[in-house]
Amino acid sequence: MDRRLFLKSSLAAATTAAVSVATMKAPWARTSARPALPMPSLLDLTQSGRLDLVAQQGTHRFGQASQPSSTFGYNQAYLGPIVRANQGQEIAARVRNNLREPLATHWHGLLIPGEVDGGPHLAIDPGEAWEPILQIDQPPSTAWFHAHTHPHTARQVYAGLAGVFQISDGQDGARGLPHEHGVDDLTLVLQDRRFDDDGRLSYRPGMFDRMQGFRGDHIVVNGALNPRAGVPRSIVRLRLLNGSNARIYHLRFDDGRPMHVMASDSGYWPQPVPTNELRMAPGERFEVLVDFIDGGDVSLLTGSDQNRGGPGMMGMMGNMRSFITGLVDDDLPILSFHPEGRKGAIDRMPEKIDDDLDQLPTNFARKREFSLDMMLGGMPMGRGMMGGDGAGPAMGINGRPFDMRHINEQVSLGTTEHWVIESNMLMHPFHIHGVRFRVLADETGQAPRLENRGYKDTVLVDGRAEVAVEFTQPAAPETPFMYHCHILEHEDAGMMGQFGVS
Ligand SMILES: [Cu+2]
Repeated sequence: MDRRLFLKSSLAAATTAAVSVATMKAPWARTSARPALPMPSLLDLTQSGRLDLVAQQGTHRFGQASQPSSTFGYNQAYLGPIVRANQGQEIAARVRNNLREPLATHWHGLLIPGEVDGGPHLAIDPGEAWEPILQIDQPPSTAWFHAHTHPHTARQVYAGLAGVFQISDGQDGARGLPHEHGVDDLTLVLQDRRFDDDGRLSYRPGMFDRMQGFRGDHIVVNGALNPRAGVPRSIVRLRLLNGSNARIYHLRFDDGRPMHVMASDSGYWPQPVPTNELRMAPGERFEVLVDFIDGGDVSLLTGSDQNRGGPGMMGMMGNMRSFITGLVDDDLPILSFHPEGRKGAIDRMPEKIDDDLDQLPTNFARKREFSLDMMLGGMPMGRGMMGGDGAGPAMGINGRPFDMRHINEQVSLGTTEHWVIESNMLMHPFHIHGVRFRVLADETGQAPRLENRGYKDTVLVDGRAEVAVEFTQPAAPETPFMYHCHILEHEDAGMMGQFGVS
C-alpha cells in the first residue's frame, strides 16, 4: 500500500467512526436506566477440585434498553464465572468447546507448564473437550482465563471469552482484607465496546483499529453498560481486570478519593499504597481498597487513552480521526458506587498485608532484547521505510511476525533472565506466559512507576522496559510459552513470539 492510498483508507475509516459517534446519543445509551452491577457467580473449586467450563454462543443485553447481542461466553452468554482455587490445590479442568470454531483457552497468570498453559498450540476443535490438570502453586492473586486462538484472539475475547481466576490461601481474614464475594470484595472486568444504533455489540475493525488496537466508546463492567454498585459503608476491595482489546485506562474517582493499591498481576503488595490515578493496560490486574465509610456516592472514571502514537504517521492518524469525528475521548464513566446504610466487616485500612518484596535480582543467566515492531511491507515502521504490498499492517517482534512453527527463544529452567523490551510509535503491553517478573526499569528511568511495583506478568512498554524474569515452569517445543503484545489486534497481526523452557 502506498502512502496516498494509506491516507485515503484512513480517511474512510475516520468517516465511519464519525457515524458511530451519533450512536452515543442513541436511546439505548441514555443513563436514566442504569443496571445494577452484575457479579458473575463464584465457581468455588476449593472443595471439589474440578473446573468445568463450556465455551458457548449466546445472547446478551449490555444496557437495559439495548437489543440483544450475539456473544460468546464460558458457562454463560457473555464472559465466564469467577473461578476460585486454593494455593497448593490440584484442579482437574475440563474445557468443552461448543462453538462452531476452534478455541484455545489460556490461563493468564497461572504458573503452570506449557503443556497445560492453553496457548495457540492447544486449540480445541468444535465439539471437543480439553482436560488439563492445573497444579496451583503460587501466591494468592487475581489471574484470568481467555481465548488465545491464533489469529482470532481479538474477536473471540471481544465477543466475551474471558473470566477471572482467583487464587486464595484462605488467609484474607487474618490480613484484615475484605473477602466477602459480591459484598465487600467486588470483581470488575473492565472492557470498552462499540455498539450499533440499537445497542448491539459491534466489532468491525478498520485500518485505525488494526494499527492502534480496537477501542470502544463505551465502557462495560462485567458486561453491563455504566452500572451502579451498592456497597457497604466500609473498606471495599475491588479486583480490577483490564479485559479490553486495546484500551489503556487511567482510573480515578470523580471526588478525587484515593485507591489503595494492594496487589498487582501476580500477588499482594506488602502494604496498600494510595494513589489518585491508576493506569491499567490490557491484561493487567490490580486489586485496590476503597474507603466508602463516609457514605457518599462516587463514580469511577477513566481519562483519555492517549496511546495513539507520537509524532509521525500514527500521531497524524490519531489527530485526523479526532478532527474529523470530534471524538476526543474525554473522561468516560465506568461505574458508580452507592454506599448503603449497613456497615461492612472492615472499617479500617490494613497497614501490612504481606511480607516485604524480595530484593530485585542482580545476577542474570542471560540478557535478551525484544523490539516490538509495527511493520508495513515487511519493514519496521519508524526506521525510515514505508510502503509495501498492500496487505494491511503486519506486526512482529525483532522484525519477525509470529510463526507457529518457529521457536524464537530457548530458556534454561530454573534461571532468572534480564529481558529488555523496546517499543516505538505506540505503547504496547507485553505479557509473558508461565512466569512472573519484576520490573527493573521503565519509562520513568531507574525507579519504576507505582503500577510497576510488585510481581507482574504484563508490563506496559512505553519506549522501554526492563524486567527480571524467573523461569520456574517447563515448556516443551510442541507446547511452548508465548510472549506477546496484549493489544489483541497486534497479537493477532503477529506481535508475538514463543519460547521453550527446559
Ligand atoms: Cu501492541
